Amino acid sequence: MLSRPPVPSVSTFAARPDWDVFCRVIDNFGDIGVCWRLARQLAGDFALHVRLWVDDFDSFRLLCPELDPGLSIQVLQGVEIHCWETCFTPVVPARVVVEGFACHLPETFVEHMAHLSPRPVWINLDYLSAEEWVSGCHLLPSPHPRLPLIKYFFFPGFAVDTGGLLRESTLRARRLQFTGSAELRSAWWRELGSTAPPASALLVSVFGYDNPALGDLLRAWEISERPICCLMPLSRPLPVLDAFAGRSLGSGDIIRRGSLEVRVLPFVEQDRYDCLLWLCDLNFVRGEDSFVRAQWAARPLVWHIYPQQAAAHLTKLDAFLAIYCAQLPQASSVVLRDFWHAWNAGRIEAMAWGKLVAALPQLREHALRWDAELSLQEDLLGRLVRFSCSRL
Ligand code: TRH
Repeated sequence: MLSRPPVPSVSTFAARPDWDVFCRVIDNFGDIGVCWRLARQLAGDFALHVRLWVDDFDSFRLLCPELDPGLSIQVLQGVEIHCWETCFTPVVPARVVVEGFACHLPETFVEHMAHLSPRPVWINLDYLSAEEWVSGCHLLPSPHPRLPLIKYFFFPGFAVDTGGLLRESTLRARRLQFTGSAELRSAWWRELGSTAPPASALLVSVFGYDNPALGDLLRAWEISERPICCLMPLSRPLPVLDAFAGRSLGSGDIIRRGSLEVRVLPFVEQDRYDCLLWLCDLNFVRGEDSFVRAQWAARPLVWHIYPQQAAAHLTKLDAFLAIYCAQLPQASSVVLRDFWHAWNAGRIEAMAWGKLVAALPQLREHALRWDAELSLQEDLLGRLVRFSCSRL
């Protein structure tokens, strides 16, 4: 692994930080996953003093085990982390303020922003979508109804006229170093308390929402011609998996049935999750952040999109498939689309798995090309820092 930059302690920092990032954990891990990644990159790639406000340390600690829940202020990986208490203690706002996913900043903090000169740049970091409207809404200003403040809507996306995707500068080098080093790979397995499966096995990672289609898949894998090793990091029990195993499973458990071996893993630290994606032949991912990281892994992926009311998520799913499959040969494109739709609909036919496996070599090539082309674009923080500087 490339070494991390030296970590400053709380006292090293000047009183007023460069950036404030606010994160409220609504559910799951996407909100904190994105905000933690963004804060780390601001500190690591841009050498900025970042203050990260998080309201739920229990969720945060799962992807950052070094977090001490007993400390309301601590510095980790160069980021000054604050517990966002219900009763907010007033502080001088930073020069740039990021509101993660419209998480609603404390009123006193917003009032304080309005009284500063120059006033901080206020950004609402929104959710990722491949839909066309994103280009039109990216960077739209929204004046505060009462105060002399403007909030800008920053939309991540896949097109050059959107906010782009989070991608730290060392990501590709770290991936190549890891995938090219047998020593690093075996250390990764060892630290998990596991060993690499035989090279003949297809290595698959699964991170998704509760989904009856997982049962279909596990049954198809059981009778697969090729051995399948499935890695499943869990933050909470998964009923479908428990039903398949006939008992309740926890981290460290292994199920072996026919050609299938399922290894239940602990929820791993965020950088280690990247390694898992880099190792696998196929990654099932979900939400937003793991979905993006699976694309940077340059491996075939299956996306379980976060379900929304009135099936709004399906439009989002199709918008992504349209751009992702544009350069993919027709036959593989049909297989991939059908499989993603079936996975999101909660039902996988046995035939569908066979077709996906047959398409894997082509999907692998495509994933490499997709990663290479998308990496040519400026990453999200490059765009965000540039925009903020233009407004300061
Ligand atoms: O957890 P998610 O489903 O998160 C979200 C939230 O539900 C959010 O409210 C919703 O709007 C959004 O999806 C679309 O999936 P996501 O985004 O992939 O976040 C998971 C994070 O957890 C990501 O940063 C990767 C990290 N992770 C680990 O650090 N270790 C692990 O073992 C695993 C499986 C994931």
